[in-house]
Amino acid sequence: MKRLVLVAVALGISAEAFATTVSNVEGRLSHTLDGSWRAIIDLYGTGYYDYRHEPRSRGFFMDEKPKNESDFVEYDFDRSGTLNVPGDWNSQRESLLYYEGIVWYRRTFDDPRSSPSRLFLHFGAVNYEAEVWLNGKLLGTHEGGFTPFDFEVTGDVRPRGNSLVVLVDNTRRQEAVPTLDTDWWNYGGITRSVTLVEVPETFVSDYLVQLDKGASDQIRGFVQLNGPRLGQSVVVSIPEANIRRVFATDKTGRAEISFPARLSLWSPKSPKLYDVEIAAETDVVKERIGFRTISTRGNLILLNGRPIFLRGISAHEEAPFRAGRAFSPEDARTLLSWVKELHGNFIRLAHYPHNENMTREADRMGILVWSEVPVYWAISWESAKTLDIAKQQIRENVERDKNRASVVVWSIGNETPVSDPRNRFMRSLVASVRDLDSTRLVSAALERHYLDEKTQMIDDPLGDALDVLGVNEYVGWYDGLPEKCDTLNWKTAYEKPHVISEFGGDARAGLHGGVLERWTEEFQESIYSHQIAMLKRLPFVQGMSPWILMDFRSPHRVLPGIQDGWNRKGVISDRGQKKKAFFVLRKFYEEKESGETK
Ligand code: GCB
Repeated sequence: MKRLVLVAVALGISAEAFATTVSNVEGRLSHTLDGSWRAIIDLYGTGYYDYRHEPRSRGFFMDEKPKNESDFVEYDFDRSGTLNVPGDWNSQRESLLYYEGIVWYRRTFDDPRSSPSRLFLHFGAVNYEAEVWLNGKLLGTHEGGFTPFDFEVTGDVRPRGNSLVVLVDNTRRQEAVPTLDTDWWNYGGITRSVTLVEVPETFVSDYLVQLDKGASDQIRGFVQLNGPRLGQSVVVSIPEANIRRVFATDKTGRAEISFPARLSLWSPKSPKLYDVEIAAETDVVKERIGFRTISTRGNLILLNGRPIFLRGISAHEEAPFRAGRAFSPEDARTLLSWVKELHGNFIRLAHYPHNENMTREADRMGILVWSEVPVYWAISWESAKTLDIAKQQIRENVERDKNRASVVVWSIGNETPVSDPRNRFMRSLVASVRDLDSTRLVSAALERHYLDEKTQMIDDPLGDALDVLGVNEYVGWYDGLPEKCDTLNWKTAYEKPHVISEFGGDARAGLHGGVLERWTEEFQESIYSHQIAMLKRLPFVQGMSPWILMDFRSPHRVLPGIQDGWNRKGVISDRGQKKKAFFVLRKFYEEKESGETK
């Protein structure tokens, strides 16, 4: 941010952080900018700073060419290498595997519009910080590696030969979210799709069409217009349910909507989606949306008013069958099909918002989603800037996925150590997320501690602000051997549903041995057997998402021959091999599922 502000001041531009203006990009006329981009790797920030470390007024963002044979221009995008978008840079070139820092991306494009519509440049995500320049003009900046943002470029695009330059910086910083230390790879780059989105002059910029809190037959939401004609009549229709309702937007372009609706409710067993249409006088947008309620009673989780056990698993956004960040609909389908194969109905998307294909596909396939922000481990609890960026990521995540029936839990963080500053910070996040969405459950993955040798206690003070308590525990792996589970007692201070958000252990796929031989499939299998037997005894446990669906890259995991830079706690390897624990978990979930249908 400091970098941007310096240059912005030098150029006389005011810098601002943006979230998206156009929601539901999938439902819009759009033009992809995905593909091969030119890229300059800039370890020392040469494209930005001069030799006194002052910002240059004519940095690489100008995308210049020498004007004559004597002219001095010391870079050339056209003769630089390429990187694919979407995609992390680490998995595209061996020399970039460990790279953290600045990469300049450039692509050229022609104005795709055939009519005089407004045009927005939309990024699915850039990790971690992006500064975006169009034809030498700074459009703006975005911080946070896993949420979307856009810029209006209506007046900035030339008919031909536009130069779009994106500075991507994934330098880890203590005050950022996530902070310096994570147990996952800091994949850098333009990791999700880039699109040019066309909309009319006054358009439906956002809407919420979901069931009201606690009501299974009443829709409540809003429609928001953007543009010069803000006062319009807007028709919200769900043709299959014979619903057609007219609302008037106020002078800010907003209409609160509310109407009764008899709908077939969405559930994992029946993931019913309806065509929903929002038609203003100047714009129409459509989307397939599901409707369900989610609530708690005592220690139960209720989906559409009925108790449900969350048969889940955690997952990173790691691509199946190829190392790197997952981004495509195919990646999402592969990962979620494995959840189905486990007889699961739930996925914990750890530890940050995953790409939108995951939640859209989960809607279609009928998989409940726990969606998280990367407030992870040792965050700077006393920094106002850190709190702001955490809240921004929550806002962008909720804004993106608020119409997804699959998303039932907003998680505000993982394994954050109890202290007064942390409690204040986390409570402030709970308040923010509830302000944005009063209908979904709020949770966090918490830690527990020992009261005595045989008794685990769950009493994190944050628990009183949450609807569901996520509990991470590694009995049998970091904490004793698997059979320790058999005699352990559990206590909780909360009469609320608990989800065991993590348990597990590493196993190298194909490595076999005795049940007490660490790193073997048998050891991992034994953890799963003992854990499941233990968790079955605990009435407050209403779901679980063991750690983890698939092996994932992590700089923490250095054991040669076993880990080689990968956290091996997957029940499936990075190559798609199912380990023995997969089948133990599948058997348990199959039993649970058949118990449910009886
Ligand atoms: C945890 C963290 C997770 C790690 C995991 C592990 O408690 O929440 O991010 O990857 O343990 O493998 O140790």
